Amino acid sequence: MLIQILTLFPQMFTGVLESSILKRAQEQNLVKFELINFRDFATDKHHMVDDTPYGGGSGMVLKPEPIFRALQYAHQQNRQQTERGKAKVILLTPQGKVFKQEIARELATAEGLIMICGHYEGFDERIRSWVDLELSIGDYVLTGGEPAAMVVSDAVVRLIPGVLGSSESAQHDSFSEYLLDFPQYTRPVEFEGMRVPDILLSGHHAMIEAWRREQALIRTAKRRPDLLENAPMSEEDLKILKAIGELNNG
Ligand code: 4G4
Repeated sequence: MLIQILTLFPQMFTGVLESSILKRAQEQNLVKFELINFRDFATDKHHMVDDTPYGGGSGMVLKPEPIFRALQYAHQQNRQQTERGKAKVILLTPQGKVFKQEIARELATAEGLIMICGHYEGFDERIRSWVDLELSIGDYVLTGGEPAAMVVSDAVVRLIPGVLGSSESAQHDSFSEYLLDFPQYTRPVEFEGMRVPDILLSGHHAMIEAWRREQALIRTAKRRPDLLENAPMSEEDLKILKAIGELNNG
């Protein structure tokens, strides 16, 4: 996958892209990142990328020309470097569709992604006509779209086949991805008066699996009941949830 990021602050990405899993994915040629500074595509001698808004008001707005030209360059690079040459253009804004695991799974099948990071008070509205998908990583305002592009990149890249080793990927198989994680423990068996639950030391594999499922269900029901609506459930799961429901209501 080719991920191209249009940004005025490419240096913000260096730490993230050089850290363990994303770095290894690039070394294995499973993903390539290209940082494109759209200030380089401004045509005036001061390389202006923003201007005052028509109609007045405070703040500055990103001009359409530098982003349009940077996008043309990105698409051209994408056509040279990928088979189908059809990159999906994503705009990171607080007004976008809220980014979820389901969207990450879909984006992980793309051959190319182009992400546009904005600053100042926002974009000239005409930039939206070149965009396939507008995403928000949550209901809060950032000074720029860069952290959002990093979040989307990280969530997508770890889903590309081969990026995670088998031990790293075991966690997100079929069932458990709809629930919050169960509690985990490692050595020592007692620390500061807190003991590892006996069941985990028992060696009963089936009972441990049942305990973990129950803990994940309890935790999800208490903290994020909204997630249970989409979670696939067995008869046993429903019994457990019914029991928790009775505890909470009684
Ligand atoms: C576009 C318009 C994304 C981009 C305005 C970007 C939050 C998110 C930005 C702005 C962002 C998010 C300067 C407000 C950059 N903030 N929730 N900021 N602003 O995904």
